[in-house]
Amino acid sequence: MVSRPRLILVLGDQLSDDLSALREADKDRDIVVMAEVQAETDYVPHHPRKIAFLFAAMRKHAAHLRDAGWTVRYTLLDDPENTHSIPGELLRAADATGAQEAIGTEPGEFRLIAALEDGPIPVHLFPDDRFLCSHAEFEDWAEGRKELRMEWFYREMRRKTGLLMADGEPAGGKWNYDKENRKPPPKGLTSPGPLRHEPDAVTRDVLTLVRDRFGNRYGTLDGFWFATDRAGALAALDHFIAKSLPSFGDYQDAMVMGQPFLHHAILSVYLNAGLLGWREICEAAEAAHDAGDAPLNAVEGFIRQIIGWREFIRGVYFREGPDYTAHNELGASRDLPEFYWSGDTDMACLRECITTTMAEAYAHHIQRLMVTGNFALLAGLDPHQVHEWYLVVYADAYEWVESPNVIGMSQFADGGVVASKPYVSGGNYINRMSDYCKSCTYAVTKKVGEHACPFNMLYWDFLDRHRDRFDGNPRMAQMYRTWDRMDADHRKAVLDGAAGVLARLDAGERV
Ligand code: FAD
Ligand code: DLZ
Ligand code: SF4
Repeated sequence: MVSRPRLILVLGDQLSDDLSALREADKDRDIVVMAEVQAETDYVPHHPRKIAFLFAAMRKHAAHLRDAGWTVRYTLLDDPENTHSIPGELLRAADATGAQEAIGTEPGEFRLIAALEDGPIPVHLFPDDRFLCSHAEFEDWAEGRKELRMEWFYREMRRKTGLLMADGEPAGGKWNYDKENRKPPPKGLTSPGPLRHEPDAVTRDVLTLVRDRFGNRYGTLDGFWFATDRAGALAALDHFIAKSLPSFGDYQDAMVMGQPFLHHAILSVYLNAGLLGWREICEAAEAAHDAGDAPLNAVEGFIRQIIGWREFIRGVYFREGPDYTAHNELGASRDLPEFYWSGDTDMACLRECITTTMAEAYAHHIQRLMVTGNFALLAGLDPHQVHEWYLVVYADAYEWVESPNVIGMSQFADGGVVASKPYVSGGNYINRMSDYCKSCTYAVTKKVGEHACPFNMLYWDFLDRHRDRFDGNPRMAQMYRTWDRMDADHRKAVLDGAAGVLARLDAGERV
């Protein structure tokens, strides 16, 4: 007797051959369910580039699974029967096939886990073991620690994987070469940039659909170049390793006008959707080092981002639980200024990062942290609105990775779970690490008065405003000493200047 089929749910960011739900399934009996649904396109108004990337990659992955012998039931967005939610599509598939149960791989957002748990047919979720560190392992590591710091976690992951290890010791004798990775951009710095892929017929169809349905949202589809299958993602990996990895470390924190990518990998979009895995990426980087093609500071720095930061961030999300995004340690409540959606500001750094984000659904780490994030924190923007902005605008954004980076690392709204002190700076840092200030209406060298850089005033205003919270933090003592040493009139002028900037923001005036 042939037993009933089960439904095997494969989500848009689960496009991996080695997926726990597929491993549990029976190819001859079970049915893979994939669906393009409005509940996922609309829970925040994602950048159209992200939707186009995911839909094209989902359609190609469905074809790939069919070629591999799976039966796949795929719902297109414009299918008139589409119920437009993942649980709804599982129910419709169950009605059509006689299936009574479904299995899946744990989604990366509590929102969707809850929707599946509360859905009309039972879904058994298996752990997402495409990550290096399981929830249980992270819990064991975190248990009993006064504070969680990425560096200690990272060393465990190095030992566990053996990456850049020799006889139990870190390659080169040090665990972390970050100090070598903060070089300002030399004049005329250019980079090869990411590998650009010409859209094929599947992608072109999706681009037409997405332009039609989501074209009026923040962000553009013009010049779409993301890879949308594993072969393309692997080619992008090879390209990065050969062309940009050698300089990744040196210019990791640099920012250059008109060059959003520099020597970054531009792989998170593929890695987070499952087209690439952490191990193959890290092994490719390590092999480049072994072959003498990339220096240790670059390779260690790169591997740390993936087995260190990425795994640590995910551990924090699942440990902290569904309420994490509601945290607001500093009580920040200002609305997100309109210019975050338009780039229409006189601040050249913000204008550049926001307009390239609109064009590419990408910005690199320092742009996210020290420009858009820094301004939001200094200006006291409501962290939940900031979190939603980041979830909307980046093609690699899923709550498991976006929210600890925003709520924790960038906005300090979790009270220090991710970061030991707030990542804030005045204009000096941006000026040192970029060429943005050269073309700005504001003067980065001016501390107060007309045309003074807003970051300069907001920085001290932030520290002053939150003195009670940060005064006792040894890592911030030097900043408070510097503030206290300033002349009282100057301090007043700084605070008045900051109040003026904030008043203009509140009035919706141009800043
Ligand atoms: P590279 O700079 O080349 O780094 C290599 C890889 O390391 C990345 O592909 C990524 O997988 C990993 N990585 C590096 N830093 C982090 C980090 N802090 N957390 C997790 N993974 C990391 N990353 C996302 O994947 N999705 C997000 O939604 C996201 N939101 C962010 C929001 C803020 C405010 C900040 C400060 C960082 C955010 N990051 C996010 C982390 C980081 O900025 C991106 O992973 C990185 O910019 C992706 O580009 P890349 O592939 O060129 O990375
Ligand atoms: C982000 C996204 C979008 C825009 N659309 C879909 C979709 O139509 N169908 C789908 O299965 N997944 C989509 N995704 C990815 C999911 O939102 C993602 O799986 C969850 O947020 C969990 O990480
Ligand atoms: Fe940004 Fe200030 Fe520099 Fe202008 S002067 S680009 S606002 S840091």
